[in-house]
Amino acid sequence: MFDHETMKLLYRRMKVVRNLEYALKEQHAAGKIRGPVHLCVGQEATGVGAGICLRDDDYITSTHRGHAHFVGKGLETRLMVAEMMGKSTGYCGGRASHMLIASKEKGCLGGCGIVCGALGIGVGYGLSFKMDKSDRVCLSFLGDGACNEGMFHEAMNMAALWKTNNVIFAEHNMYGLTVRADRHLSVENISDRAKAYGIPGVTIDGNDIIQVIEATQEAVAHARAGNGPTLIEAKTYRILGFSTGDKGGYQAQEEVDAWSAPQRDAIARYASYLVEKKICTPAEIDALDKAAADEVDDAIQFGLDSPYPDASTLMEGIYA
Ligand SMILES: Cc1ncc(C[n+]2csc(CCOP(=O)(O)OP(=O)(O)O)c2C)c(N)n1
Ligand SMILES: [Mg+2]
Repeated sequence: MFDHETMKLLYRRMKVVRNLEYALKEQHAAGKIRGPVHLCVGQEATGVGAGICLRDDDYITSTHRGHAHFVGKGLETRLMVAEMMGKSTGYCGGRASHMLIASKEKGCLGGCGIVCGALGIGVGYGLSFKMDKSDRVCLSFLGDGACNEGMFHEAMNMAALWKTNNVIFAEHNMYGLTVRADRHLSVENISDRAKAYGIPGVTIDGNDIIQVIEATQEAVAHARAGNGPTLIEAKTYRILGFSTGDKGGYQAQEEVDAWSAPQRDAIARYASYLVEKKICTPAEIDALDKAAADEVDDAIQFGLDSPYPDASTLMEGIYA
């Protein structure tokens, strides 16, 4: 699949995301990050696993829940955290907050506050790659709720019809805001909707990073070869609710507990895999845990220590 160093990097990245989410929750409670933050605890394997299958010159579009997508695409934790805190040292000079972080160098077009909006942008990029006769690919993440938007169906149709260089990656985390999927989706498997557009669709266990990688590699190869988009549906779970503003009470505790158990949790499962395959010793896993924790602590400190943008720069970067 990948060399051992890369396999270890994937573990470290997932662990960075997990630690980052809890650290951001704390910083939000302390008033250091404004606005609700959408955390992705439980969903680390999708963003991290898909991201490793892409090149720097491939693009991703994200959602409102994008921290694992950013880490997976290789963005630096320090610059992400500074951005989330609105600091001038962040990826977008403190203008993007936690949701819209973009980096042209790393091929991250950022998230989107309009549910499914970024898919339309992603298909536009996929079309431009196709028209340029390039083998570059744009992978767009979206949620299960987003798959009910008009934009989803329009984008699927257009991407399929024109065989654009896209991968459409649905993170089915069982909820759209407070509504459980069995009350908002007409199908059990979102991938079934691929048939309506004549493109490949696959459902995978989104908490198994190996399945995420295998499905994404296949879809990326398909798009690079000019064969058009694939719809990947990764079943996963949103452990911490919709956002830091969520009062909870609608996710059954037994459901949360079942998805948090080591046999279901993406990080615990991957740790067991690495040890079983003799890629890591248990001591090496501990060292990766420590490295990830240190990386996040350092990034939080960097964010806190960084200055806010100067008021004189207020009008910079404004498009009118
Ligand atoms: C077009 C649009 N409709 C509604 C909203 C409000 N809203 C924000 S996130 C969200 C739920 C999205 O659910 P899903 O796509 O499953 O993503 P998840 O939060 O589960 O990651 C809604 C309804 C919005 N931002 N944009
Ligand atoms: Mg959802």
